[in-house]
Amino acid sequence: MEEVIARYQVRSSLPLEEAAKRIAEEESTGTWTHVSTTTKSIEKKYSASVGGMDEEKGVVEIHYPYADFDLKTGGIPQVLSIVAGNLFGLSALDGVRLLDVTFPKDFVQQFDGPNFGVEGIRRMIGTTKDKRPHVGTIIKPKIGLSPKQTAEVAYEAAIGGVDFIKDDETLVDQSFCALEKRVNAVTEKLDEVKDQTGRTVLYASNVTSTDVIKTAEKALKAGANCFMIDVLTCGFGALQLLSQKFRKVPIHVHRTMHAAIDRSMDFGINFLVFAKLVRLAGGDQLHIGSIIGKMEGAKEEVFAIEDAIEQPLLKEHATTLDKNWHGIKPTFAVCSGGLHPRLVPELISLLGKDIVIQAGGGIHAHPFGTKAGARAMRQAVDAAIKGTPLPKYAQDHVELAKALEKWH
Ligand code: CAP
Ligand code: MG
Repeated sequence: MEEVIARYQVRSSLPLEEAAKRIAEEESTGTWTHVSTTTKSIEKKYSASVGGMDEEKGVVEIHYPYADFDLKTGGIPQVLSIVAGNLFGLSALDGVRLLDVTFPKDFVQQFDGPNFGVEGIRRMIGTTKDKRPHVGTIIKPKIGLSPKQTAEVAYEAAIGGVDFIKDDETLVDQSFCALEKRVNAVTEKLDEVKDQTGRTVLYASNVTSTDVIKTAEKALKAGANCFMIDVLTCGFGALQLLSQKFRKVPIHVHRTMHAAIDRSMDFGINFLVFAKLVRLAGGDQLHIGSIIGKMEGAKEEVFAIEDAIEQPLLKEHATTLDKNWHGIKPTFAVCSGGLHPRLVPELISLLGKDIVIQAGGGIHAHPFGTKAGARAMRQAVDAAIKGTPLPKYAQDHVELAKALEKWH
């Protein structure tokens, strides 16, 4: 029987199996007491059950019948209401963390996944052959620049060599930097870069809002070639909609607020679960953490997330060349937060070349300015790919030399 299997780490004064049963009941056909309206047939078809248990680690598996899910109308919001729903409030549990969820093939195939994915984005940027990491930037300061100033910063970053530019997660359509004006101004500048260098640079405008479709349409009319969404504040339904409605525009997924849910090791949801859902819902790029940057995030967790979004999850269904997860394209992993050129070689050695290395401060705080900051990041990537130590490469790359001097 097709089942969705969720793994939870549980801390409770109840025996583990009893605690697990409480989760299974609460999230399927039960409640705190037996109700006369629950028939045997309902239980047989829809009750979740307790699967494997690891007493030592306090880990349990709950098997949810596929029939409990309503992927067509409810989509990912409804999936989360089950596997990550009321159980977190059960007073019988002192601590509970959703570690992972495994979805059956039929389930996965109900989703379209990313419209572009890693290869699609590489095609747009022109890196399908050399497969180097992409370099991205976040316009800084986060808020406060006018559309014209934003476009100027974007131009400097693009001409300096970044592949990707994005709004910060708190900027949408504030009066000091209205969305249409901003997208228009940035697009004009990126067209100039295209004319001058032949390079396509993506600009992800933030469409996080109460009506993502309307907001995205506005951005598109102004020339947008990529969207960004804050998936946890805006919702998975919004991401699904965006991806289904705009097949020709890649989507960059920011995960602001995730730490409120995933940072505790005792309670909450492992980001791996959200990462899988972002891939199903159609995120082309997703922040996964950077291990060595400014944000908290253990190495093993970041590795597991990268594996889940970029590799086939069920290896038996994939050939070595087939990176598809039952036909779902891989999502490009984005490393961001406190990065600068000196950290680039270690980042690539940890996470490989299929990453977008994003730096806000690490580009715009370069002593010679944004353009030199972008150059320094690209030089650091080139040096790492060639296997040349940064100090050596910096001998004839002045921007990198200056960056290494600043971030020593
Ligand atoms: C990075 C960033 C990103 C964080 C998010 C920021 O800027 O724009 O939002 O990286 O964290 O505002 O902090 P800097 P994560 O490069 O200037 O640090 O990627 O872990 O979700
Ligand atoms: Mg940010």
